[in-house]
Amino acid sequence: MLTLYDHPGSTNAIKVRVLLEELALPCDRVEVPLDGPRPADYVALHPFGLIPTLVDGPLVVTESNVALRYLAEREGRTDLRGATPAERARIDGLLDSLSLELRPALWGVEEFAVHGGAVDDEDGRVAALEGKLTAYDRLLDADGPWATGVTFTIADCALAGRALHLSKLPLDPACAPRLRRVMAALEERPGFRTATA
Ligand SMILES: N[C@@H](CCC(=O)N[C@@H](CS)C(=O)NCC(=O)O)C(=O)O
Repeated sequence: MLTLYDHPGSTNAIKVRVLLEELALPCDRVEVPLDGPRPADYVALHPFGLIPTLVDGPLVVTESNVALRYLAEREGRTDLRGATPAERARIDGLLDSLSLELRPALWGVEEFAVHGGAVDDEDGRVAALEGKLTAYDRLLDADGPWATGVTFTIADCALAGRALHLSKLPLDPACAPRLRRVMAALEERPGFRTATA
């Protein structure tokens, strides 16, 4: 049996919950407080104390993108994971750029707009985010509807969590049209609706 240590508001946990719904996999959920300090028994499981953690028997997965790859491979879902080295490289590139390039810029704005009131843009963080979003958008398929084209993949699961708050951010509405298209397609997806309910 799988266990996901998560929190309803954790965007990294949402990524994994969307995939669990897509795979229709039963999974126990244990809620971890989003505000610290994290309980000692949780830090014993996840050395950084971050959310989520996926446990599958003796396996403890402490990175959400690894959980996405693991679950898709565990279930033999080459459609979700990519069937060839080239397809997997494309998907992994979208996952890595999302976490490494986009997430810090997103958080800089979400911190105010989603979690703390009005955005303070004196230091240009909205403009910086728009720049990152414009660059990331170029990585997405031009026609869609999904991140890599006609097939729904774990890259879309990752976007489901990471870009969940996009529409709440004070951005130029013309910014990142491909990403907005993926998010609109996700809104129609039952697994996304359940995972974010
Ligand atoms: N690289 C980790 C990041 C996990 C992460 O930052 N989780 C957030 C919740 S969405 C968290 O625990 N934030 C609180 C903290 O950093 O203490 C992953 O993708 O799983």
